[in-house]
Amino acid sequence: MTESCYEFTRAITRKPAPSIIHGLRAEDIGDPDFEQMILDHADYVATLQQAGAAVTELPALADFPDSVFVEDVALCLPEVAVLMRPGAASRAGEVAQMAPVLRDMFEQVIAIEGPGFIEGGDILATSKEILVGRSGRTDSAGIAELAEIVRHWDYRLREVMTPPGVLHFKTDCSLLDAATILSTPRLDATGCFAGYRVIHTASGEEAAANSIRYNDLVLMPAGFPRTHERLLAAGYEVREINNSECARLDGGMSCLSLRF
Ligand code: CIR
Repeated sequence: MTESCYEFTRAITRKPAPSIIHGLRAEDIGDPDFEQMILDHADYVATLQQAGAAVTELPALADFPDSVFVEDVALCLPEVAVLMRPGAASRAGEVAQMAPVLRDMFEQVIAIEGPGFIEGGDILATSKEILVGRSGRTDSAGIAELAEIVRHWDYRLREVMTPPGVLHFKTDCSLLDAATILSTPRLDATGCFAGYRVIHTASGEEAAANSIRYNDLVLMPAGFPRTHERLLAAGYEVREINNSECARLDGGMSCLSLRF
């Protein structure tokens, strides 16, 4: 891997279903507004397209309230797509919905069989390695099974920790370029980014950490002006997307797409 960790041509998204109001959340701060979410999702897709993505927009799945968060069900590497085994029981069935889509697009599709669990939100692929955070959704057995699969293509995988109370590893970080990570100070304090250049989210703006780099653009959630300023100062081209509704379900920029 080199720049391929942020240079992509394609993306997969899934439209939100009205059942999104039943989506999982760590803390209930009210249901998302479906109409607003549709607008935000359209803006997200349009911004990916502006960044050069050919976007495959999958239809909404009423039976799976969290299925808009497609990132969690697969890891897409240039050589292979790996189907995940979500730790959230209500999300397990989303994998079978994604499998045929990926089989059409990738020569190799391999599924995590278990007994371990792993969700895509816990995986950060950098230019050097694949970092996987153990979390409430991802355990060591799931990580070990992924490590075994990607070893075939010589990927180095490192198991790290997601801070307690944080849903996914990438809830608290994102890749900005081959050597640079945007991270919350609390995640960086675990030492997992030694050897990388790290830009911290501003205090009180931790939710800005779940951003994505897609080709020349960084897509970040709107409403975090001091972190936005830091990214501009570091030379990144930033687009803000309203994320108020997904945030009610602990979702951010990375969760909404598979990028490859
Ligand atoms: C869940 O709890 O699974 C969803 N409500 C949010 C998933 C967010 N996904 C991600 O951070 N990759």
